[in-house]
Amino acid sequence: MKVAVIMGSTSDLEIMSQAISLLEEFGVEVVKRVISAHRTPDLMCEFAKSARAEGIGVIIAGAGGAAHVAGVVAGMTTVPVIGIPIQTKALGGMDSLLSIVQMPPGVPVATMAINGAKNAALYAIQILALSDNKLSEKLEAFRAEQTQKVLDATI
Ligand code: RP5
Repeated sequence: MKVAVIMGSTSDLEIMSQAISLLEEFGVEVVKRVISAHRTPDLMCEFAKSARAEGIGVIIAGAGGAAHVAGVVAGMTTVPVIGIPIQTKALGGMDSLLSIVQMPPGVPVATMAINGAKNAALYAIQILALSDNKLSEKLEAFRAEQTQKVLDATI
């Protein structure tokens, strides 16, 4: 299964590329798109409605400010959506976080931390790994390596 990484603007790419890189390191096929809830609403609908048929297993959606793309996409598909609030200059990303996190009951978005692109990728991988043993093994190795780095740390 593929993971889609969508973002409201190319200005989000610096953060969103962290998710793309990590997914690709795990060998996950990534569909990358710039899709804005406000500037390209028709494209957003088309993408969301065709996601499952396109073989997309998880959608990671990042946006800043009035960050509506994750929630609106989640309303048009049952593919799990992970939202990444992108840090903003004016309000530090609190605007993005609050735009994504308070979804109405019935339409969930798994909201990550502000700029939490790496955890979004790992969460998507964990979802796919439920039905993919090779991916599950890679995750175990990733966690073991991470643990070892902490144990080996000297200060
Ligand atoms: C949002 O507005 C985007 O997700 C971006 O974070 C923010 C600013 O967009 P640009 O003006 O840089 O295109 O839609």
